[in-house]
Amino acid sequence: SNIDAEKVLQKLKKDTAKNQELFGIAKGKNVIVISLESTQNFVLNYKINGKEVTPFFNKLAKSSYYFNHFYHQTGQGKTSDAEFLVENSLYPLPRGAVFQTNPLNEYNAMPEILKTNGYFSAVFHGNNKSFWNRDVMYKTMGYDQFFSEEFYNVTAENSINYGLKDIPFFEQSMPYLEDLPQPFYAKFITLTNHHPFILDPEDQWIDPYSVDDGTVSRYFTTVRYEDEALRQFFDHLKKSGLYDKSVVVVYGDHYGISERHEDAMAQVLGKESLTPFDHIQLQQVPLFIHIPGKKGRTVESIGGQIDVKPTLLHLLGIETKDDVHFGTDLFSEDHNDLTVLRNGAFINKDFVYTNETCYSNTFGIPVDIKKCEPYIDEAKDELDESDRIVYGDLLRFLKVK
Ligand code: GP9
Ligand code: MN
Repeated sequence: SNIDAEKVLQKLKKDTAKNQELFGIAKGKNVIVISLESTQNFVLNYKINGKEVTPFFNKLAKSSYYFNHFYHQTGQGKTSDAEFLVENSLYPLPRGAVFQTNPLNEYNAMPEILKTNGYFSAVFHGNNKSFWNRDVMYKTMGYDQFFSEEFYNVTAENSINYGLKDIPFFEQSMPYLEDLPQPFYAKFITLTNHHPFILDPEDQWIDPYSVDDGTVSRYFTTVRYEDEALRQFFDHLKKSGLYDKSVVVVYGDHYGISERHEDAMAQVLGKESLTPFDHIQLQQVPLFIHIPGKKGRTVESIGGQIDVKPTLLHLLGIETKDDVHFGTDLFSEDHNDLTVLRNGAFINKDFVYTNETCYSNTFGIPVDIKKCEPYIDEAKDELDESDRIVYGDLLRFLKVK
Protein backbone atom coordinates (compact mmCIF):
# COMPACT_ATOMS: atom_id res chain seq x y z
CA SER A 1 0.00 0.00 0.00
CA ASN A 2 0.98 3.64 -0.32
CA ILE A 3 1.31 4.00 3.44
CA ASP A 4 3.96 1.28 3.53
CA ALA A 5 5.68 2.80 0.57
CA GLU A 6 5.86 6.17 2.24
CA LYS A 7 7.26 4.58 5.37
CA VAL A 8 10.07 2.94 3.42
CA LEU A 9 10.87 6.16 1.63
CA GLN A 10 10.71 8.29 4.76
CA LYS A 11 13.22 6.01 6.40
CA LEU A 12 15.53 6.26 3.44
CA LYS A 13 15.42 10.00 2.94
CA LYS A 14 18.36 10.53 5.16
CA ASP A 15 20.79 13.39 5.28
CA THR A 16 23.97 11.51 4.47
CA ALA A 17 26.97 12.84 6.37
CA LYS A 18 29.35 15.05 4.43
CA ASN A 19 32.97 15.97 4.42
CA GLN A 20 32.65 19.68 5.19
CA GLU A 21 35.96 20.54 3.58
CA LEU A 22 35.06 18.94 0.25
CA PHE A 23 31.34 19.77 0.10
CA GLY A 24 30.79 22.03 -2.89
CA ILE A 25 34.47 22.04 -3.87
CA ALA A 26 33.49 21.31 -7.49
CA LYS A 27 30.30 23.36 -7.60
CA GLY A 28 29.24 24.15 -11.15
CA LYS A 29 32.02 22.09 -12.75
CA ASN A 30 31.33 19.70 -15.62
CA VAL A 31 31.24 16.05 -14.67
CA ILE A 32 32.83 13.34 -16.79
CA VAL A 33 32.20 9.75 -15.71
CA ILE A 34 34.07 6.89 -17.36
CA SER A 35 33.04 3.26 -17.02
CA LEU A 36 36.01 0.94 -17.45
CA GLU A 37 34.98 -2.36 -18.97
CA SER A 38 35.84 -5.42 -16.84
CA THR A 39 38.63 -3.62 -15.00
CA GLN A 40 39.66 -5.12 -11.68
CA ASN A 41 41.89 -3.40 -9.19
CA PHE A 42 44.58 -6.09 -9.13
CA VAL A 43 46.01 -4.94 -12.48
CA LEU A 44 47.17 -1.64 -10.97
CA ASN A 45 50.91 -1.61 -10.38
CA TYR A 46 51.13 -5.13 -11.83
CA LYS A 47 54.09 -5.73 -14.13
CA ILE A 48 54.70 -8.22 -16.92
CA ASN A 49 58.32 -8.70 -17.98
CA GLY A 50 59.17 -5.47 -16.18
CA LYS A 51 56.46 -3.41 -17.88
CA GLU A 52 53.54 -1.83 -16.07
CA VAL A 53 50.15 -3.08 -17.23
CA THR A 54 48.50 0.23 -16.30
CA PRO A 55 51.11 3.01 -16.49
CA PHE A 56 48.44 5.69 -16.85
CA PHE A 57 46.19 4.44 -14.06
CA ASN A 58 49.20 4.16 -11.77
CA LYS A 59 49.94 7.85 -12.36
CA LEU A 60 46.27 8.77 -12.04
CA ALA A 61 46.24 7.07 -8.65
CA LYS A 62 48.76 9.68 -7.53
CA SER A 63 47.14 12.74 -9.13
CA SER A 64 43.55 12.09 -8.04
CA TYR A 65 41.55 10.61 -5.18
CA TYR A 66 42.14 6.90 -5.62
CA PHE A 67 39.94 4.47 -3.69
CA ASN A 68 41.84 1.27 -3.12
CA HIS A 69 39.11 -0.64 -1.25
CA PHE A 70 36.26 -0.14 -3.67
CA TYR A 71 33.98 -2.98 -4.82
CA HIS A 72 31.65 -3.57 -7.72
CA GLN A 73 28.17 -4.65 -6.65
CA THR A 74 26.76 -5.82 -9.95
CA GLY A 75 24.59 -8.82 -10.80
CA GLN A 76 23.52 -10.31 -14.11
CA GLY A 77 23.08 -6.88 -15.70
CA LYS A 78 26.87 -6.38 -15.73
CA THR A 79 27.85 -2.96 -17.20
CA SER A 80 24.26 -1.75 -17.00
CA ASP A 81 24.02 -2.77 -13.33
CA ALA A 82 27.13 -0.71 -12.61
CA GLU A 83 25.56 2.28 -14.36
CA PHE A 84 22.40 1.77 -12.31
CA LEU A 85 24.32 1.62 -9.02
CA VAL A 86 26.46 4.64 -9.75
CA GLU A 87 23.64 6.89 -10.97
CA ASN A 88 20.81 5.88 -8.63
CA SER A 89 22.53 4.57 -5.51
CA LEU A 90 20.08 1.66 -5.59
CA TYR A 91 21.04 -2.00 -5.88
CA PRO A 92 20.54 -3.83 -9.15
CA LEU A 93 18.23 -6.84 -9.01
CA PRO A 94 18.98 -10.37 -7.72
CA ARG A 95 18.24 -11.72 -11.19
CA GLY A 96 18.05 -10.15 -14.62
CA ALA A 97 19.07 -6.63 -15.56
CA VAL A 98 17.06 -3.79 -14.05
CA PHE A 99 17.65 -1.83 -17.29
CA GLN A 100 15.56 -4.50 -19.01
CA THR A 101 13.02 -5.39 -16.34
CA ASN A 102 12.17 -1.96 -14.89
CA PRO A 103 13.13 0.69 -17.44
CA LEU A 104 9.93 2.71 -17.06
CA ASN A 105 10.04 3.14 -13.29
CA GLU A 106 10.32 6.50 -11.66
CA TYR A 107 13.94 7.11 -10.62
CA ASN A 108 15.84 10.09 -9.35
CA ALA A 109 19.02 9.50 -11.33
CA MET A 110 22.11 11.70 -11.52
CA PRO A 111 21.18 13.24 -14.91
CA GLU A 112 17.74 14.20 -13.57
CA ILE A 113 19.10 15.71 -10.38
CA LEU A 114 21.77 17.60 -12.26
CA LYS A 115 19.23 18.89 -14.76
CA THR A 116 17.45 20.71 -11.96
CA ASN A 117 20.85 22.22 -11.16
CA GLY A 118 21.31 23.56 -14.68
CA TYR A 119 23.29 20.71 -16.23
CA PHE A 120 23.00 19.17 -19.69
CA SER A 121 23.58 15.40 -19.79
CA ALA A 122 24.93 13.05 -22.43
CA VAL A 123 26.16 9.48 -22.63
CA PHE A 124 28.68 8.09 -25.10
CA HIS A 125 29.03 4.43 -26.10
CA GLY A 126 30.30 2.76 -29.27
CA ASN A 127 27.80 -0.09 -29.28
CA ASN A 128 24.23 -0.40 -30.54
CA LYS A 129 21.87 1.88 -28.63
CA SER A 130 19.46 -0.89 -27.69
CA PHE A 131 22.08 -3.11 -25.99
CA TRP A 132 20.92 -3.52 -22.38
CA ASN A 133 17.82 -1.50 -23.37
CA ARG A 134 19.91 1.60 -22.86
CA ASP A 135 17.98 3.78 -25.29
CA VAL A 136 14.82 3.34 -23.19
CA MET A 137 16.46 3.46 -19.76
CA TYR A 138 18.57 6.54 -20.54
CA LYS A 139 15.41 8.53 -21.35
CA THR A 140 13.93 7.43 -18.04
CA MET A 141 17.10 8.51 -16.24
CA GLY A 142 16.85 11.95 -17.78
CA TYR A 143 19.69 11.90 -20.31
CA ASP A 144 19.36 14.68 -22.86
CA GLN A 145 21.45 12.91 -25.48
CA PHE A 146 22.78 9.41 -26.21
CA PHE A 147 25.72 9.21 -28.61
CA SER A 148 25.56 5.53 -29.56
CA GLU A 149 27.17 3.56 -32.40
CA GLU A 150 25.25 5.48 -35.08
CA PHE A 151 27.08 8.72 -34.18
CA TYR A 152 30.48 7.18 -34.85
CA ASN A 153 32.38 6.13 -37.91
CA VAL A 154 32.75 2.41 -37.21
CA THR A 155 34.75 0.34 -39.67
CA ALA A 156 36.30 -3.12 -39.77
CA GLU A 157 39.67 -1.48 -38.99
CA ASN A 158 38.62 0.59 -35.98
CA SER A 159 36.39 -1.95 -34.28
CA ILE A 160 36.81 -5.26 -32.51
CA ASN A 161 34.70 -7.54 -30.36
CA TYR A 162 31.54 -5.58 -29.34
CA GLY A 163 32.30 -2.48 -31.38
CA LEU A 164 34.39 0.65 -31.77
CA LYS A 165 37.81 0.41 -30.13
CA ASP A 166 38.35 2.68 -27.15
CA ILE A 167 40.99 4.93 -28.75
CA PRO A 168 38.91 5.96 -31.79
CA PHE A 169 35.86 6.05 -29.50
CA PHE A 170 37.38 8.80 -27.36
CA GLU A 171 38.88 10.56 -30.39
CA GLN A 172 35.58 10.70 -32.24
CA SER A 173 33.70 11.70 -29.08
CA MET A 174 35.71 14.89 -28.56
CA PRO A 175 33.91 17.13 -31.10
CA TYR A 176 30.55 16.10 -29.62
CA LEU A 177 31.80 16.68 -26.10
CA GLU A 178 33.22 20.10 -26.93
CA ASP A 179 29.86 21.10 -28.41
CA LEU A 180 27.80 20.26 -25.34
CA PRO A 181 26.24 23.11 -23.39
CA GLN A 182 28.10 23.60 -20.10
CA PRO A 183 27.99 22.65 -17.36
CA PHE A 184 27.47 19.09 -18.59
CA TYR A 185 27.32 15.64 -17.09
CA ALA A 186 28.88 13.23 -19.60
CA LYS A 187 29.30 9.50 -19.25
CA PHE A 188 31.64 7.39 -21.40
CA ILE A 189 31.38 3.60 -21.53
CA THR A 190 34.48 1.80 -22.75
CA LEU A 191 34.29 -1.52 -24.55
CA THR A 192 37.59 -2.98 -25.72
CA ASN A 193 38.53 -4.73 -22.47
CA HIS A 194 35.61 -7.11 -22.81
CA HIS A 195 35.64 -10.89 -22.67
CA PRO A 196 37.15 -12.73 -24.61
CA PHE A 197 39.77 -9.91 -24.52
CA ILE A 198 40.78 -9.92 -28.15
CA LEU A 199 43.02 -7.31 -29.69
CA ASP A 200 44.56 -6.56 -33.08
CA PRO A 201 48.32 -7.15 -33.03
CA GLU A 202 49.09 -3.44 -33.62
CA ASP A 203 47.20 -2.57 -30.41
CA GLN A 204 49.15 -4.95 -28.24
CA TRP A 205 51.67 -3.03 -26.14
CA ILE A 206 52.46 -5.60 -23.50
CA ASP A 207 53.17 -9.32 -23.55
CA PRO A 208 50.30 -11.61 -22.65
CA TYR A 209 50.67 -13.07 -19.18
CA SER A 210 52.40 -16.39 -19.40
CA VAL A 211 49.88 -18.93 -18.11
CA ASP A 212 47.99 -21.84 -19.58
CA ASP A 213 44.67 -19.95 -19.65
CA GLY A 214 44.08 -17.78 -22.69
CA THR A 215 41.47 -15.58 -21.05
CA VAL A 216 43.68 -14.56 -18.15
CA SER A 217 46.68 -14.34 -20.42
CA ARG A 218 45.01 -11.96 -22.91
CA TYR A 219 43.24 -9.91 -20.22
CA PHE A 220 46.44 -8.01 -19.44
CA THR A 221 46.88 -6.96 -23.07
CA THR A 222 43.38 -5.48 -23.40
CA VAL A 223 43.71 -3.73 -20.02
CA ARG A 224 46.98 -2.23 -21.29
CA TYR A 225 45.16 -0.98 -24.40
CA GLU A 226 42.37 0.55 -22.30
CA ASP A 227 44.93 2.29 -20.08
CA GLU A 228 46.46 3.94 -23.17
CA ALA A 229 42.99 4.95 -24.42
CA LEU A 230 42.36 6.71 -21.10
CA ARG A 231 45.76 8.43 -21.26
CA GLN A 232 44.93 9.78 -24.70
CA PHE A 233 41.46 10.87 -23.60
CA PHE A 234 42.89 12.83 -20.66
CA ASP A 235 45.29 14.47 -23.14
CA HIS A 236 42.37 15.47 -25.37
CA LEU A 237 40.60 16.89 -22.33
CA LYS A 238 43.65 18.93 -21.39
CA LYS A 239 44.10 20.27 -24.93
CA SER A 240 40.44 21.25 -25.16
CA GLY A 241 40.55 23.10 -21.85
CA LEU A 242 37.84 20.87 -20.41
CA TYR A 243 40.16 19.15 -17.96
CA ASP A 244 40.37 22.16 -15.66
CA LYS A 245 36.63 22.69 -15.77
CA SER A 246 35.57 19.11 -15.06
CA VAL A 247 35.43 16.58 -12.26
CA VAL A 248 36.45 13.24 -13.74
CA VAL A 249 35.20 10.02 -12.19
CA VAL A 250 36.64 6.72 -13.44
CA TYR A 251 35.36 3.37 -12.17
CA GLY A 252 35.67 -0.33 -13.03
CA ASP A 253 32.26 -1.78 -13.91
CA HIS A 254 32.68 -5.40 -12.73
CA TYR A 255 35.13 -8.30 -12.75
CA GLY A 256 36.62 -9.49 -16.03
CA ILE A 257 38.02 -12.77 -14.79
CA SER A 258 35.41 -15.10 -13.32
CA GLU A 259 35.86 -17.67 -10.57
CA ARG A 260 36.36 -20.34 -13.21
CA HIS A 261 39.88 -19.04 -13.80
CA GLU A 262 40.99 -19.71 -10.27
CA ASP A 263 44.18 -21.63 -11.08
CA ALA A 264 45.56 -18.97 -13.39
CA MET A 265 44.55 -16.22 -10.97
CA ALA A 266 46.34 -17.97 -8.13
CA GLN A 267 49.47 -17.83 -10.27
CA VAL A 268 48.91 -14.15 -11.08
CA LEU A 269 48.59 -13.37 -7.38
CA GLY A 270 51.51 -15.57 -6.41
CA LYS A 271 49.43 -17.93 -4.28
CA GLU A 272 49.12 -21.69 -4.21
CA SER A 273 45.35 -21.57 -4.45
CA LEU A 274 42.56 -19.07 -3.89
CA THR A 275 40.08 -19.03 -1.01
CA PRO A 276 36.57 -17.51 -1.04
CA PHE A 277 38.18 -14.60 0.85
CA ASP A 278 40.61 -14.06 -2.04
CA HIS A 279 37.72 -14.21 -4.44
CA ILE A 280 36.04 -11.30 -2.64
CA GLN A 281 39.27 -9.28 -2.84
CA LEU A 282 39.14 -9.82 -6.58
CA GLN A 283 35.79 -8.00 -6.71
CA GLN A 284 37.67 -4.77 -6.03
CA VAL A 285 37.57 -2.38 -8.96
CA PRO A 286 39.39 0.93 -9.22
CA LEU A 287 37.72 4.26 -8.51
CA PHE A 288 39.45 7.55 -9.26
CA ILE A 289 37.99 11.01 -8.75
CA HIS A 290 39.95 13.91 -10.18
CA ILE A 291 38.94 17.34 -8.95
CA PRO A 292 40.48 20.37 -10.66
CA GLY A 293 43.00 22.07 -8.40
CA LYS A 294 43.14 19.17 -5.94
CA LYS A 295 46.14 16.92 -5.66
CA GLY A 296 44.14 14.01 -4.28
CA ARG A 297 45.37 11.08 -2.22
CA THR A 298 44.67 7.42 -1.68
CA VAL A 299 41.40 7.00 0.20
CA GLU A 300 41.26 3.82 2.23
CA SER A 301 37.50 3.90 2.89
CA ILE A 302 35.81 0.60 2.13
CA GLY A 303 32.93 1.20 -0.23
CA GLY A 304 31.22 0.32 -3.46
CA GLN A 305 29.52 1.63 -6.56
CA ILE A 306 26.42 2.45 -4.50
CA ASP A 307 28.42 5.22 -2.76
CA VAL A 308 29.38 7.18 -5.87
CA LYS A 309 26.16 9.18 -6.23
CA PRO A 310 26.08 10.83 -2.78
CA THR A 311 29.87 11.30 -2.91
CA LEU A 312 29.71 13.10 -6.24
CA LEU A 313 26.62 15.16 -5.42
CA HIS A 314 28.35 16.45 -2.30
CA LEU A 315 31.44 17.46 -4.26
CA LEU A 316 29.11 19.45 -6.51
CA GLY A 317 27.54 21.11 -3.48
CA ILE A 318 24.17 19.41 -3.98
CA GLU A 319 22.25 18.35 -0.87
CA THR A 320 21.13 14.72 -0.69
CA LYS A 321 18.58 14.88 2.11
CA ASP A 322 15.58 14.65 -0.22
CA ASP A 323 17.06 11.80 -2.22
CA VAL A 324 16.58 8.09 -1.62
CA HIS A 325 20.01 6.49 -1.75
CA PHE A 326 21.62 3.47 -0.14
CA GLY A 327 25.18 4.68 -0.37
CA THR A 328 27.02 7.17 1.79
CA ASP A 329 29.68 9.77 1.05
CA LEU A 330 33.06 8.03 0.75
CA PHE A 331 34.82 11.19 1.96
CA SER A 332 32.78 11.53 5.14
CA GLU A 333 34.08 10.32 8.48
CA ASP A 334 30.63 8.84 9.01
CA HIS A 335 30.71 6.85 5.78
CA ASN A 336 29.05 3.47 6.40
CA ASP A 337 31.69 1.00 5.32
CA LEU A 338 29.39 -2.03 5.22
CA THR A 339 29.71 -2.86 1.52
CA VAL A 340 27.10 -5.34 0.34
CA LEU A 341 27.59 -7.37 -2.82
CA ARG A 342 24.58 -8.40 -4.84
CA ASN A 343 24.79 -12.04 -3.72
CA GLY A 344 24.63 -11.08 -0.03
CA ALA A 345 28.37 -11.28 0.61
CA PHE A 346 29.72 -8.21 2.39
CA ILE A 347 32.88 -6.47 3.47
CA ASN A 348 33.58 -4.02 6.24
CA LYS A 349 36.72 -2.91 8.06
CA ASP A 350 36.73 -5.96 10.31
CA PHE A 351 35.08 -8.77 8.38
CA VAL A 352 34.43 -10.34 5.04
CA TYR A 353 31.37 -12.56 4.80
CA THR A 354 31.03 -14.98 1.90
CA ASN A 355 30.04 -18.61 1.31
CA GLU A 356 28.37 -18.58 4.75
CA THR A 357 31.77 -18.04 6.31
CA CYS A 358 32.94 -15.07 8.35
CA TYR A 359 36.55 -14.06 7.70
CA SER A 360 38.76 -11.61 9.49
CA ASN A 361 39.35 -8.84 6.98
CA THR A 362 42.82 -8.27 8.43
CA PHE A 363 44.07 -11.86 8.30
CA GLY A 364 41.81 -13.47 5.70
CA ILE A 365 41.13 -16.45 7.94
CA PRO A 366 37.75 -17.79 9.11
CA VAL A 367 36.49 -16.53 12.49
CA ASP A 368 33.40 -17.31 14.60
CA ILE A 369 30.30 -16.76 12.44
CA LYS A 370 28.71 -14.88 15.37
CA LYS A 371 31.02 -11.96 14.64
CA CYS A 372 29.38 -11.47 11.24
CA GLU A 373 25.81 -12.09 12.37
CA PRO A 374 24.73 -8.49 13.09
CA TYR A 375 25.83 -7.46 9.63
CA ILE A 376 24.26 -10.45 7.87
CA ASP A 377 20.81 -9.09 8.74
CA GLU A 378 21.76 -5.52 7.93
CA ALA A 379 23.06 -6.58 4.53
CA LYS A 380 19.95 -8.61 3.78
CA ASP A 381 17.62 -5.78 4.84
CA GLU A 382 19.50 -3.35 2.67
CA LEU A 383 19.15 -5.52 -0.44
CA ASP A 384 15.48 -6.29 0.35
CA GLU A 385 14.56 -2.64 0.81
CA SER A 386 16.21 -1.66 -2.42
CA ASP A 387 14.47 -4.53 -4.25
CA ARG A 388 11.12 -3.42 -2.80
CA ILE A 389 11.66 0.04 -4.19
CA VAL A 390 12.54 -1.22 -7.65
CA TYR A 391 9.91 -3.98 -7.90
CA GLY A 392 7.21 -1.70 -6.46
CA ASP A 393 8.32 1.37 -8.42
CA LEU A 394 8.16 3.18 -5.10
CA LEU A 395 10.00 6.32 -6.11
CA ARG A 396 6.69 7.30 -7.73
CA PHE A 397 5.68 8.35 -4.22
CA LEU A 398 8.69 10.50 -3.64
CA LYS A 399 8.00 14.17 -4.04
CA VAL A 400 11.24 15.89 -4.90
CA LYS A 401 11.33 19.64 -4.81
C1 GP9 B 1 27.98 -3.58 -24.14
C2 GP9 B 1 28.91 -3.31 -23.02
C3 GP9 B 1 29.41 -4.57 -22.40
O1 GP9 B 1 27.40 -2.44 -24.70
O2 GP9 B 1 28.37 -2.43 -22.10
O3 GP9 B 1 28.45 -5.15 -21.65
P1 GP9 B 1 28.70 -6.22 -20.49
O4 GP9 B 1 28.64 -7.56 -21.13
O5 GP9 B 1 30.00 -5.98 -19.82
O6 GP9 B 1 27.55 -5.95 -19.59
MN1 MN C 1 30.92 -4.55 -18.64
